[in-house]
Amino acid sequence: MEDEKTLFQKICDKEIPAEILHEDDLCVCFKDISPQAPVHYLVVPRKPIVRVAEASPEDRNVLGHLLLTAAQVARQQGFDESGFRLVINNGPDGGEAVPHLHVHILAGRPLEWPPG
Ligand code: IU
Repeated sequence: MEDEKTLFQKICDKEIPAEILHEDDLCVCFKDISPQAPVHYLVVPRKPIVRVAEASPEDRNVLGHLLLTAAQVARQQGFDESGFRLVINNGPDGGEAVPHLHVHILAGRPLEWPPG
């Protein structure tokens, strides 16, 4: 039986609508459906890596690409200088709800530290 696509694969493949800010052959960046800050985007690899702890050495390029894409989107959207935060939740205690690796981009207000 063919494996079911993840929710984020369906967004990447435009089977589920999302407000897409950037896409290329390796990843898609779209607005989070439940924003936790004035700016809240997700950068998602097209490859359905479950979480960063399950990435393998062959994923080195895509992992680097996610961070470079986040920085590129921040520049394009004009919040690179005011600042932003990148978050990767990993596993249950890390708060990972969707089992497809994603980098949160949060910006648009001063963000508290430490996070809850
Ligand atoms: P987490 O790191 O797995 O907790 O983050 C999952 C994010 O995916 C969370 O911020 C959700 O609001 C977001 N999300 C989404 O953007 N679109 C969806 O259809 C669903 C979740 I379900």
